[in-house]
Amino acid sequence: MTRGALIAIEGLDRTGKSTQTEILINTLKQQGKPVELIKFPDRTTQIGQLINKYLTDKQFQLSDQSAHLLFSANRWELVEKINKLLTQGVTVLLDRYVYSGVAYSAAKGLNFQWCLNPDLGLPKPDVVLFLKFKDDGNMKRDGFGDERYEVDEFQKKVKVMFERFDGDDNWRNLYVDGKGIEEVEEEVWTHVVKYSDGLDSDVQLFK
Ligand code: NYM
Ligand code: MG
Repeated sequence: MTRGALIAIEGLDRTGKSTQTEILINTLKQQGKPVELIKFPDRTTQIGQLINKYLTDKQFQLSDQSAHLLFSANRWELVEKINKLLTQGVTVLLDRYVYSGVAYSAAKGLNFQWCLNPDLGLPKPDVVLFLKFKDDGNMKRDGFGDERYEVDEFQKKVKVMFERFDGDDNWRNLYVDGKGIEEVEEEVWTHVVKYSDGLDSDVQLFK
């Protein structure tokens, strides 16, 4: 039975993830392929509302560990939905996922493996597109700095943590420096096209 592909788009803040996921969704839809977008954090659930408060209200304090576990819990809230869609043959596009979870928390000094532990058992993406600036271009984009974590020094640390996943066989670096939306879009497609009709293999899990 062919299942849908699980595709994650990752990157620092203001690297174009949401723009690219939206374009990709439309491309797949135009080809008549069933696809669903899931954005993490999903700020609409009860846990998601708490996360939203944490991100937007700098007075709202949580310990780093508690915040981390909330982000992970937010993924576990959606896991049944994700698995069901994949089984139905729907491609699931994730705008941020486990990698953001680990990278942002480990950048605060939490142990990398400790950060990954609560996510073990979640479905592992078939492919991860990491939208990447060689320099700090994302920090110069409009809108940067609005939320918690959107601080230059911190973003540099997050980048280093993201790069620890580089080398995983599902990881694809996609450099966005100096490129227009369409150019990035074309590159995204070259990485995704082979998954666009689904897969016959089982979904892998984080382990
Ligand atoms: N973030 C996102 C985390 O710290 N941990 C997570 O598990 C996830 C999914 O939330 N700065 C952070 C990264 C972002 C922030 O995401 C909100 P977005 O995509 O900027 O709305
Ligand atoms: Mg952001």
